[in-house]
Amino acid sequence: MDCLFCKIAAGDIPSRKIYEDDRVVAFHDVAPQAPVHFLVIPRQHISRLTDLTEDDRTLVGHIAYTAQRLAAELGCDEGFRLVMNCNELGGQTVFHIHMHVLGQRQLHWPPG
Ligand code: DGP
Repeated sequence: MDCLFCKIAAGDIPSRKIYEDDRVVAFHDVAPQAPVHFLVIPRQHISRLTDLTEDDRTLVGHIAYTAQRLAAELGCDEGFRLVMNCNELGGQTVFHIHMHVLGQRQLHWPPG
C-alpha cells in the first residue's frame, strides 16, 4: 500500500520516533505547530476516522492513552491538545489516522 505513515511505521521512511509498540508508533511532526508536536498512529492502516469499526475502539483508546503519557514525558505538564482531523473539510492531509499532540505553548480556541 502506498501510504506515507505505513512506511514511517515500518521504518522504510525515516522519522524522529519517540515511542513504538506492537500497535502504535509516535514520532515528531515534520512541520511542528508548537514546541512539542508529535503524532501517534496505529500500525494498522485505517484511512480516516469514519472507517473505524467497533473492533477498533480499544486501539483508539490506546492511541489516546499513549498520546497523553508521552505528552507528560515530554514536559507538557501544564497542558496540551490532542487533535484528530477527519477528511478534507476537517483538515486531514495524510489519509492514515493520526492523533496530533501539541504542547508547550498557549493554545487558543477555536482553532483555525
Ligand atoms: P493532518 O493534516 O491532520 O493530516 O496532519 C498530517 C501531519 O503529518 C502534518 O502535521 C504534517 C505531518 N507530516 C506529513 N508528512 C510527514 C512526514 O513525512 N514525516 C513526518 N514526521 N510528518 C509528516
